[in-house]
Amino acid sequence: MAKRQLTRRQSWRIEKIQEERAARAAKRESRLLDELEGSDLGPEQTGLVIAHFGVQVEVEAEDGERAGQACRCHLRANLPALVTGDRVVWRAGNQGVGVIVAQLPRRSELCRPDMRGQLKPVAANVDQIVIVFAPLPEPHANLIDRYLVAAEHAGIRPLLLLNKADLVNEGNAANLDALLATYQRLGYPLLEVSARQGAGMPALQAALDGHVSVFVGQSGVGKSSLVNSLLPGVDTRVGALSELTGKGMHTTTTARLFHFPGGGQLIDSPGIREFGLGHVSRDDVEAGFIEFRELLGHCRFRDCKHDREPGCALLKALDEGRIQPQRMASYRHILASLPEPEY
Ligand SMILES: Nc1nc2c(ncn2[C@@H]2O[C@H](COP(=O)(O)OP(=O)(O)O)[C@@H](O)[C@H]2O)c(=O)[nH]1
Ligand SMILES: [Mg+2]
Ligand SMILES: [Zn+2]
Repeated sequence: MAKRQLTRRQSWRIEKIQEERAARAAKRESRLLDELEGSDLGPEQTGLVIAHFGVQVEVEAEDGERAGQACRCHLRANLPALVTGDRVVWRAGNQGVGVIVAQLPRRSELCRPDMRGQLKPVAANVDQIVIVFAPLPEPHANLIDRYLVAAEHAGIRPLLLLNKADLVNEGNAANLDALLATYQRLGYPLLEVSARQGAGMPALQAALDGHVSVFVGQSGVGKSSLVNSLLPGVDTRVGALSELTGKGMHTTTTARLFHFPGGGQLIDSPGIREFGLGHVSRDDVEAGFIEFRELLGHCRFRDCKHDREPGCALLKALDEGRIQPQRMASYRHILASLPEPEY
């Protein structure tokens, strides 16, 4: 009995200390903001978050005489978490540090599970996912289909990009053509380039124009090479950025937004390049195969697994050649790789 009371008192004490600590931190933050807001802040204007560092973001002015210039900004405590690509309302400060006033609505979100497996947005307003593959490392339709499902799930337009076109030869051309034909039949946009030789790069630049893009794909397909050739003179190795805060040095992995010289924007980080498919449900996978869409809901059984069931609309379409065997195989492969649902 005595022991339990002691424990309760102890835990009460610990809780109290933690509350006081949190209150002090909040006070510090609000004093900082008060100071900023008390000093003469500029008028409200819109901006683009181009990088994120814990309690601060880097914002680029969208209009006015300082359009295109970047400024560090503090976040008001009541704001939702911001990510690179967010559009915001902000006010410039007179000591170089501004304040974010509001977040503007997002048109899309690219999410990834964090270390605890929780889905977190990593980039906002991306409207094109460039799925890169190459003759070498040998492309797997299955992996491309995973990226396509992820893109469809996020509601973001995919662009398929065959890099290292200079490595196409008699030995691999037939397989590559078959792979490309699969996606052409589905109506996905497709480009062929060589980052090394420059072939096709103007067409790629044109496709990036007017969009906010991310590059994804297997390691070794040439994403870094592509990005470096599209952003001449820019150091894109900024995954880990150091930041000096009151609490010491922090290293943050952040996505950063870059402008292509010909227009168009790139959001890039090592994490985004390896963007995968850890977080979709069975329904999402079904919906991610665009050729299934008109067929879903037409199977005899409502809970049809499209496996062996009689009256399955998908199996019928497969028989009739309206679904390509490779895509059906991918679908099954992806489903089999999903984690078991938790009940
Ligand atoms: N032949 C050829 N090699 C390329 C091309 N683009 C990239 N590479 C090479 O492929 C390798 C992997 O490229 P990298 O950009 O690091 O790929 P990442 O892992 O996707 O970022 C490097 O040795 C590049 O030089 C290309 O268009 N043609
Ligand atoms: Mg790389
Ligand atoms: Zn079915």
